[in-house]
Amino acid sequence: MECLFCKIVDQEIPATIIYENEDVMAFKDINPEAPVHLLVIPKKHIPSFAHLTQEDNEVLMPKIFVAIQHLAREFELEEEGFRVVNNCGTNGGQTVGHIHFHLMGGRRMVWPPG
Ligand code: DGP
Repeated sequence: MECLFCKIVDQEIPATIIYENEDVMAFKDINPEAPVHLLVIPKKHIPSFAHLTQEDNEVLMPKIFVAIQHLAREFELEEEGFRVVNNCGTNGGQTVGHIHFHLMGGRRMVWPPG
C-alpha cells in the first residue's frame, strides 16, 4: 500500500486524529496554513475528486460534508467563518493522491488562492 493517507487510516504512520467513524477520518495537517487546519478524508482510497463515482457522490460525500460541518462546530469556526478546499489533480495543486478536504479556520482567508 503506497498511499500516505491510507497508511494514516491504517495507523501505520502517525497523525493527530481528530475525528473518525466507519467511513471518514479527520486529522491535523502536518503543515498547517491556518490556526485550524484539518484534512477530512474518506477511509476508502479514492485518488481525487475526479475519480468519484456516482455511488461515492450519493453515499460517501454526504458523510464527508456532515463530518466537516461537525468539525467546524466543534472547533467553533461557524461564527467567524472558515474555508473548505479540495485540490484536484496537477492544476489544482493536489500533492497527495487520496481525496481530501482541507478545513481551515481561525484567520481571515484571502481570495483568490494562489
Ligand atoms: P494537497 O496539496 O491538497 O494535496 O494537500 C496535501 C496536504 O497533506 C498538505 O497540506 C500537507 C498534508 N500532508 C502531507 N503529508 C502529510 C502527513 O504525512 N501527515 C499529515 N498529517 N499531513 C500531511
